[in-house]
Amino acid sequence: MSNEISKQLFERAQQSIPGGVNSPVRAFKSVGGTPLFIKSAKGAYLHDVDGNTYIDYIASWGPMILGHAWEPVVNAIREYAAYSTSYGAPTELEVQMAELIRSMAPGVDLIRMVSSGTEACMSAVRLARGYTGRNKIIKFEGHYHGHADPFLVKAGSGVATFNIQTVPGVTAGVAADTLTAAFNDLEAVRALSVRHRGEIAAIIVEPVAGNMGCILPADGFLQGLRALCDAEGIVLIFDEVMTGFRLAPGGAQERLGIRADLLTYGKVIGGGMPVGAFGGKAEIMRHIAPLGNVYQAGTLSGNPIAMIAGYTMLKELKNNPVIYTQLEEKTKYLRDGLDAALRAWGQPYRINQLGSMISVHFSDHDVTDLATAASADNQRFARWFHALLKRGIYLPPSAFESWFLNNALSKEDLDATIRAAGEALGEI
Ligand code: KE4
Repeated sequence: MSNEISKQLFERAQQSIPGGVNSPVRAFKSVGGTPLFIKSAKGAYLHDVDGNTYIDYIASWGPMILGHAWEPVVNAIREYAAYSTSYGAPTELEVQMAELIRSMAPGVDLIRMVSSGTEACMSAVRLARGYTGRNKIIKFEGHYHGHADPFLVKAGSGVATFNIQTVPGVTAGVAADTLTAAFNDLEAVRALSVRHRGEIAAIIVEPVAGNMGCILPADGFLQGLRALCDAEGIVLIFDEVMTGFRLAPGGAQERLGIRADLLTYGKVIGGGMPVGAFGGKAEIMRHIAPLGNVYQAGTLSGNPIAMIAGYTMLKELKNNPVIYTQLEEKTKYLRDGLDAALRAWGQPYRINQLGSMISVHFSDHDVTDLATAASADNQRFARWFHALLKRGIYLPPSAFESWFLNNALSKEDLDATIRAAGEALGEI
């Protein structure tokens, strides 16, 4: 497989764009080599500028749950672009989008659209602080809530991938208000809540973590957070940017049977267009301007093209919940195939999976938090990544990311992936 044109484009891109990419995780920095420059994609397949085709397990980091260039979304964008691409004024599209999300996501009385998951999470935290009058938040090591300053403390995704301990530009003052604990360590959270009683506005958590690989909540952990928040008047924020509308129509709240006070969304709700959202209990959301004084705004929030794209995709997911069963069956089939290949290979490994989120860790112990994810043999993952890439399988270029399945994947694609994975193990 030649990647000559990608190499040339990467050289050229670095003359104008920091690191040649508009988001660090795309740079292949932790796995090495040249990032693929993509020309087009359809269904489960990506086509790069050198004419190579790959089975895609990134799905644009989540949004492409139905596969790339899903006709109804493409057609909706084509139709609505002709009516203008932005007005900066309210539209019926935003109303129907908010109503659709509220009909799918439990406990969302009011919801505000924004343009990214970062915006959704930073707005939710500001709202929790404005609502409670408290300053501090608790987040979990290895969880990633976007690149807003309060979240870049022991964060996951690219921050963990590049092992950035403290992010320059995040002031000591901001970092002092972000308390951290290991995921799944309820006692650590309880201790923080005692030491900072009356100071903690919110606990923000990825209910199923996807930014240090896929890591499930321990039994009782989320229930413990819920009880603690109720007892201490702390706002519980579920960051469902990844899990929302992916694990179930009602996201992790539905899948895990736990209710948060505020929810953040992104990725799938935009159908590939830039969309985020935050919502939840009316009692809290009513503090958001123009109802209340917690200011939050956005020129392109509720953009009509993004709304019709997201609405078209969510409608399909709501009307055909069998999609979730299909996605889970495909993911379990892949998991079982990888498990057999890895067992035959004979070296230590773990596979974490829930719904259509999955990750493989070269580790001889369970991967349950950032420390155990970081202590896996992630250099071996980098070698496996490239051995798979040259066999036409495109995984997230980091051991600190969940894989995302799309429903366009066929059994043949999964079998090809399992076969390639087994062959690739022989090279690492
Ligand atoms: P965005 O601002 O990138 O739309 O969303 C931030 C975000 C918030 N919360 C969770 C749970 C997330 O996973 C994300 C973004 N996820 C990463 C992938 N791990 C986006 C990929 C990238 O940074 O390019």
